[in-house]
Amino acid sequence: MTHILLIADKSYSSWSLRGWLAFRAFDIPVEVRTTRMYCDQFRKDLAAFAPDTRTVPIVKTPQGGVLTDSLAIAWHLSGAFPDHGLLPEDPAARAEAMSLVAEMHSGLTGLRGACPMNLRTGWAGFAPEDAVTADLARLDLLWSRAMDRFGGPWLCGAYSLADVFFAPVATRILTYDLPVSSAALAYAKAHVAHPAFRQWRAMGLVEGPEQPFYDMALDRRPFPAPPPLAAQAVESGPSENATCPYSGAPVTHFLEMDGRVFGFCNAFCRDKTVADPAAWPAFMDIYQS
Ligand SMILES: N[C@@H](CCC(=O)N[C@@H](CS)C(=O)NCC(=O)O)C(=O)O
Repeated sequence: MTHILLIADKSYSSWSLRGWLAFRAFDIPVEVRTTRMYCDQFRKDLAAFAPDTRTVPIVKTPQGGVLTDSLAIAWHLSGAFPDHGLLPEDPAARAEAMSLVAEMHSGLTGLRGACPMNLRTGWAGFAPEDAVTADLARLDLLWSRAMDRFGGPWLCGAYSLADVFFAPVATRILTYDLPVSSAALAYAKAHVAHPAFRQWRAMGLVEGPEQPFYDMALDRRPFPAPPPLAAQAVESGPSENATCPYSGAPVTHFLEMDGRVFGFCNAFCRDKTVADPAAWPAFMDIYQS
């Protein structure tokens, strides 16, 4: 039996991102199910997954528990998987990480309210109001203090739950081109280069149409992530590989990269690879072989 995690739109659901990273960034096995926000199906999917739930993420534990909050998921996993590095071993760094997680979970509401997470686009000309500027100053303080104290490269040394909880806020700095210190900007850029985050964003980009709820009356600019390797979906093979790099099943869907054709077992496996080929080690192993 494994944990089962219900999440929503990967491009927009910041709490889902935290719940998912708490598993995937620490190599904890999980079965992931996905719903979509802002449609009737959302409530139905939640009710079918676990009665009387209202928000995502939700986790079902192998013991039959239901966790309906990202903070509970984080603390549960750090206790259930003590050898997976979710929290630092050093007591001082551990206490700091817990404090950072808690402050992120309950605070920074000015920034969160004004700048919803959006991993599909950047916005140009966003003018932060005072509450956003105050939260950015708080972020700069929290991040620089932690990294100075524990030496980086992440907030409390190695990547931990503290970084998981700040990942969505880090992306907002990039999406909205928010004014922060160079150290905070470097920390935000480190998040979008993190292997698990890259996979999350690649999957979100191909998960369906944009959610109009997140439109802003601003000009668009590209989301500021390093450009992916160029690849495109193609109608047919043959491909160099006979089985899908992810499932091992026979290939049915194809992409072309550098004049070479590779196959996958379904459209989603192909499309998430087209979105960011280098995010997927199992694909790159085939490509580089
Ligand atoms: N405190 C919750 C917040 C969860 C939350 O608000 N999730 C959003 C998606 S990011 C949601 O499910 N919204 C749907 C709704 O409120 O109807 C947590 O930390 O997990």
